[in-house]
Amino acid sequence: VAVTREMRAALEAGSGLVAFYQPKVDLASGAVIGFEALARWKHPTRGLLAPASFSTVFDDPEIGVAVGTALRRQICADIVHWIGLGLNPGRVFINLSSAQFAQGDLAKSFLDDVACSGVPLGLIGVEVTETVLLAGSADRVNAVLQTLHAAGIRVALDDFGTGYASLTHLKQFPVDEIKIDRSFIRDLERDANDAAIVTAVLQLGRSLGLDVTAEGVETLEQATFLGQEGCTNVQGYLYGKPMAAERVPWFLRNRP
Ligand code: G
Ligand code: G
Ligand code: MN
Ligand code: NA
Repeated sequence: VAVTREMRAALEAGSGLVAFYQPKVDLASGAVIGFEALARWKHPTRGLLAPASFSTVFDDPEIGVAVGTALRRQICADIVHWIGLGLNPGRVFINLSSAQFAQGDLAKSFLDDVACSGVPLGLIGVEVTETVLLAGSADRVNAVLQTLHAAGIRVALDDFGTGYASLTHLKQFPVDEIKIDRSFIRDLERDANDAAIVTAVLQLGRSLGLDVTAEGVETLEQATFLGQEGCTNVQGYLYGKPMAAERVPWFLRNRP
């Protein structure tokens, strides 16, 4: 409750909430293929906060939508800035919350904001977790995702494998990409079950024609295993931690 009140004040002041960007990389070449936008709160007294300490605001029925909108507009402005510098950030993925699906017309406001910013739709993606898919009415969630997908925005299913109905969701919703949850990557070198699961998800992706991104890649050994199993897209501290928008141009200029 205190977090909500503080965040509302920060939103009204137009201060505090920022997007950080974590690179997604092509495993073979090391080229940047895009970024995931991750919220941070520049708190006046507590410093830079990660979502662990404020993530309740994303799903808050009163301010969740406003938080999502403020972040989305800022992300679009950041992309416009990078394009203006002659840089290509690849596709930037924005996380969506259940509050955003529950209220108003998310597809319309999302597409209006992107159009207004001038960012090409081909540079935008959305990430949804299974929790978000399960929170709202499936028809409503599906309608929003179909509209975004049809407009050229790619849809990634986040934290894949940790939910209750991963496979059903691939059938039910217009998913373009799955992200293998970090919990399966972490012990890849030691845990034969994790290795088998990762191999199976990569195979599933190939069979269904879906891109697969491995999340939370931290070691060369993990990257080597993933490469051998045919994984092309990777994200994790080995390639880059989430960075401030101001850092992204430097990062793009100093990568293959
Ligand atoms: O950045 P970090 O790894 O601490 O993020 C933790 C969690 O917070 C992740 O699961 C991420 O999906 C979620 N998260 C980060 N930014 C946003 C955002 O802008 N909107 C929503 N809904 N979730 C976010
Ligand atoms: O659930 P989602 O994938 O959106 O969450 C991304 C979260 O994972 C962010 O909080 C980000 O900071 C964190 N993260 C990204 N890469 C790594 C990594 O290689 N190792 C660890 N421990 N966390 C990571
Ligand atoms: Mn995510
Ligand atoms: Na994830």
